[in-house]
Amino acid sequence: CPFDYVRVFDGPDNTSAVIGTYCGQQRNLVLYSSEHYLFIHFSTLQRTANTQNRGFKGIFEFSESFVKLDFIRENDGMHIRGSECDQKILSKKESTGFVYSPNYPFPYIPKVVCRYFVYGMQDAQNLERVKLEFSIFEIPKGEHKDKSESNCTDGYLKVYLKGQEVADAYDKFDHELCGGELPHAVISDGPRLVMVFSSGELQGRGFKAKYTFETEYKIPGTAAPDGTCSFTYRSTSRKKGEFNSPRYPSNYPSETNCSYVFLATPNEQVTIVFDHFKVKADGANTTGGAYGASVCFEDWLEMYVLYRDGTDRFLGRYCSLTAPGPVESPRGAVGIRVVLHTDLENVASGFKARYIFETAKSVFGDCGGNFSGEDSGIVTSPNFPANYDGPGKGLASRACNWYITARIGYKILLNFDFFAIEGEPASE
Ligand SMILES: [Ca+2]
Repeated sequence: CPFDYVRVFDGPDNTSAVIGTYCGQQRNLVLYSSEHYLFIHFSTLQRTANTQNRGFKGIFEFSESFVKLDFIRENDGMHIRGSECDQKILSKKESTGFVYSPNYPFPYIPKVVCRYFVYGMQDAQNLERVKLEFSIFEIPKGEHKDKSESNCTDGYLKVYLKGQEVADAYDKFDHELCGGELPHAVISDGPRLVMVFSSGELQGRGFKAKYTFETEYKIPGTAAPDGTCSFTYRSTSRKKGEFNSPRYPSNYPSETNCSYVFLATPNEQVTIVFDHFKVKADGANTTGGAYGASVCFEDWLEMYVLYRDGTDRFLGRYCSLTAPGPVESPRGAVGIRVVLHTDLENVASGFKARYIFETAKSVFGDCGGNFSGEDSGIVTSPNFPANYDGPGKGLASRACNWYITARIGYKILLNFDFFAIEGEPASE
């Protein structure tokens, strides 16, 4: 307000907290005091031009029937100053608490509308969603003029799973709740959940619900129930799919450890193929390829083979732009574990990868062979000297294993006199 304004204070004088400063045109401006004072200040400047502004007219009402604010518990919510009973709840990082209907634990009073703005964290390091679980719910339905039992004809609780900005329409709710049955838990689609409670004409016991701010990883797969970044992929539920670093294609957060466990059924193997890989490693020497624990000590990705007896075998550590090649779990293994570790600072877009469960190949893979006891031999890629071809249609990869065994006391010299296969160690 650069010129004239009305400023309303939530207390006895102009040292009290400000509800708002108003100028221009206002429609339906309704304000409530938090306690038994309100101070209104009107300020006007010397006119510089002829204007048609006519001032204002406000009607005040003293009442003790307005909603008492003690249903907004101090540890959970914050009353939005100037509103009758709206509250804002901001995450304190994975925090939880309760929301209540007005006048709880007593029945709510008629003709009251209260809003709840429940906001999770959203910044470079944190992204949250809101889970809401009801433990008490009773909002009586009104008389039904027709047989449509689904509509709430009197009081209701509307839930907006994508939040509700001021300009948005309040008629686009995701759930409209009423009646005496406990509603299912709801989870926000993004960091903001908004509720509007309208009491209607009838009284009811109201509701009590627990809210939980949960970290949103944006990773497909079966999440661990404890909310950590742990995801499981079982062949029995899906034969193939995708997985990624947290929030991909956005940067992953710092100080995060994620694990991805792929479990095949007996006689199956799992193949992991990376389609994008960018894991921050400023200290890594990328000219020779960035893998190994001595090179990747900032952010890194590790892979392990898992065996049925609970043991595992380390496959490698990768960082920078050096993606692991396609990895197949060997015969006898139960699956693969992928681990992502990020340190305190510096982030990147991370990775995006695919997993495929298939019937296990023979020990030789799709090709390959066994050599033992001979003085020398030749190993070539399929079709050599012509180009090798890719995996068959619908298959994740093509693999060849050669087992070379020398007589006891001998060693083996392997001399590649021609070598040209796709992929540079240090390129994307
Ligand atoms: Ca880092």
